[in-house]
Amino acid sequence: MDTKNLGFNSKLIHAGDFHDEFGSAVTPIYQTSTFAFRNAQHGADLFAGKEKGFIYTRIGNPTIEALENKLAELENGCGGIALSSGMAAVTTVYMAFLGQGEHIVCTSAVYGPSRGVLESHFAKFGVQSTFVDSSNLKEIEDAIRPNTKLLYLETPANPTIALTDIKKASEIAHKHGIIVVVDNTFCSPYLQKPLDLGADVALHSLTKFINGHADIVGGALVAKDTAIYQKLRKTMVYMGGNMDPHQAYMVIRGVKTLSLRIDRAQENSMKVAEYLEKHPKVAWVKYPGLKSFQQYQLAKEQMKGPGAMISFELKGGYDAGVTLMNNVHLALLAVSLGGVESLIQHPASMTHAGLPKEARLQADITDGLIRYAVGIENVEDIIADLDHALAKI
Ligand code: LCS
Repeated sequence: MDTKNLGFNSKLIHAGDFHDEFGSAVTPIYQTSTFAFRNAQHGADLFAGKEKGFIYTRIGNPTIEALENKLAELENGCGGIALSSGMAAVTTVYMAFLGQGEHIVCTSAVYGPSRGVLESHFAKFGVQSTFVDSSNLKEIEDAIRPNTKLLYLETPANPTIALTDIKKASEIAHKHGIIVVVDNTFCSPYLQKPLDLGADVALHSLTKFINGHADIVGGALVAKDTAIYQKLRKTMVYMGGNMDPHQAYMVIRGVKTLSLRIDRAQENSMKVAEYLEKHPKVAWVKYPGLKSFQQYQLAKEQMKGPGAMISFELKGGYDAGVTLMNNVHLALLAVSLGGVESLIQHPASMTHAGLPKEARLQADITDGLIRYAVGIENVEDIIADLDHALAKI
């Protein structure tokens, strides 16, 4: 069935799916590493690209391809690539578009390893990086050099929830012939479509909202045009960051309920954010759905909804954060996000505890900062859990 003209929810269910000769209702798992050729000519035609088919699972596989086609349609792109993790997607993009002596401009508050791998590994090969507050378009423009090849944005950023104007940032980059990549993990294509806004590549940690059940690690890239898609695909095949067929099956299963899950998590998030904003022990709350959110207008313009990630600051600082962690019972103390269960974490004592305090504060990771990934439980239970834990501070 041609799914191109279907609505988003219908695409979640049907796009990319295929049904085998038995009429299977869901895309089967082709758990095989390799595919036999019918004869020598068939093998030669597949290698020459004269016939469509499968050769070897790192290069392509029916289950993985079904997911890739679904994601490409959801992001309005020309081709999708599924990878073993979000970080495999990040490093594949860097590897595809950055060479020795070339330069990348990157949002400073990106997911830590997306920045770390540039500073530790790509720097070794002579790649130069500049990290900017991409919410401020002037900082992007000022950072561009003649050798800049890539603008890498994460919006909303992790964990500051700072937004970047994708449309305007892409216009600036394209004036200089720079490729724009947007990490769309926090929104998923249900809430934000970077390619429609002007970006060239949408990137995902599928581990989060798209799979949605905290049981798989995966990543994806969706390209706007064929030349970029082919470059990315070739890099993935060479670097070997491919997804596994079983992993692809799980993501296809998870993504079907994406909009239902996000609708509920978002509804819960709004109530949790409003509750926190009124709480006397909370200094401030960052959530794109709150009128007090600094970039409320931009959120309305480029996102279909405010998402399900909340950051808030406890007045009591570090100790208050630790007390909160030790007294929540419903929310799991865990990193990651975008699953059906609520997760809470305190960066200063957990994910960013290894950073010197000064570096932490420079990245806006304050002592009392809490990151809450809101799940789809009953919102009364989520609030009661927080209320109980906040009372212990
Ligand atoms: N991009 C974003 C925005 C992320 O939040 C993550 C992981 C990645 C990329 C990397 O994806 P992965 O390889 O883990 O699939 N974020 C995590 C987090 O906030 N806590 O634990 C992992």
